[in-house]
Amino acid sequence: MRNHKLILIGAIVALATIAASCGDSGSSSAPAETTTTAAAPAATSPDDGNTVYVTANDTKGVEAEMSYDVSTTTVKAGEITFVLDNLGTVEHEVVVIKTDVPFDQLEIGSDDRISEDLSVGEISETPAGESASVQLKLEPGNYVLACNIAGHYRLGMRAALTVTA
Ligand SMILES: [Cu+2]
Repeated sequence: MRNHKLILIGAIVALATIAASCGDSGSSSAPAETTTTAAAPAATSPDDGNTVYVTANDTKGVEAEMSYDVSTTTVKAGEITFVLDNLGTVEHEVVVIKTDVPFDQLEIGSDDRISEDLSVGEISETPAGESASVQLKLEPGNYVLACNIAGHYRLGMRAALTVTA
């Protein structure tokens, strides 16, 4: 008698656990674009070595600052996923430029933007608080990630990326 009761309790616990885990997997299958709480992507995403997470941030005012925080500065050539998490207050983007010029020394034009002639792809303007991603097939070489909304590159929204063979 006692054993049967324990087995029954065990079965109920098991069912409850299954139900709970089904609920979890259902909610986590939402598209990445709708996720606005991915403040720590590195902790929740598998480090497959082919994803670059770019967190964009900004501060307004006289001493405005723009920054990129990248999860890695080196990836292997091939299909690479770029994910932009915009934690700032305005739109930001990620333009991927293939160049040997150091990431913070690209020429800034009179329109306060850099040239996109060497761009190999981009995550276009993404609203504040939102995320977006793009997959690009990259050859080995030196790249610069830049937000090319007027002024943003100059104010610090830039990072280097090396693609190895
Ligand atoms: Cu920007």
